[in-house]
Amino acid sequence: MSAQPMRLISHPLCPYVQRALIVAWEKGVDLMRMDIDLARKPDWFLALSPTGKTPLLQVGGEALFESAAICEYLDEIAPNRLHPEDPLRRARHRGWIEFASGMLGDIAGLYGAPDAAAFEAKRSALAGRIAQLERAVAGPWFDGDSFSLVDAAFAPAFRYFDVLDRNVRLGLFDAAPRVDDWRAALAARPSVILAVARDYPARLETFFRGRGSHLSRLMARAA
Ligand SMILES: N[C@@H](CCC(=O)N[C@@H](CS)C(=O)NCC(=O)O)C(=O)O
Repeated sequence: MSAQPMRLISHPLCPYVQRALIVAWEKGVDLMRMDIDLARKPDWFLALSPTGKTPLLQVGGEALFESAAICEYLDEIAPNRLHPEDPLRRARHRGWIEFASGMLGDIAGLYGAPDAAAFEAKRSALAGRIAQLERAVAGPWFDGDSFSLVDAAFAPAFRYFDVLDRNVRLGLFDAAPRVDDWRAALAARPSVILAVARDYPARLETFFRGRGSHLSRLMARAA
């Protein structure tokens, strides 16, 4: 395990930060967490990060960026690997982690959609992704009995739907019972629960309401 103190530069709502926190918890790796305001990025952060995005992991004098790279690093420095040993399976997992990032992009497109047509286009894109996942997931975790980096990558994406479901009827999991079971298992996993603060659902809801988007208007109407 790394003897170097590590600091994760974070944002309370960032799903990519959650991935790193889930992996750190699963691996028993200690991280100091520091939240920053992404609307007013500190100069020291911009000087360290080539992309200006969270998460950023400071390890000694090094600053690691991109959640996939950070998660693999955290996985490699402590025993009980979450990534498969077999290169073919590992490559397959990397592909699905990228797919999870695409899903996060579609979720951002959904909550930011300016009108009903754009909202429906993103809803439909997400339904397509979930149909693909329904064919791929083994259960209880993505690839069977072992929790992997793929699970850590999807858990923050599924968490959005817990808040969305309370406000709008999307019906995204109606035809995907295996994904729905996987999503429920992830939501009950301690590392996933602990990756956000207790006020996360309320903060996310406030964020959705303040977007000035189609979703914000749907939520205002439902209130
Ligand atoms: N590909 C990156 C995405 C990270 C990302 O988009 N982070 C968002 C917050 S969740 C961010 O920092 N946004 C600020 C910006 O783009 O200026 C990763 O996997 O780490």
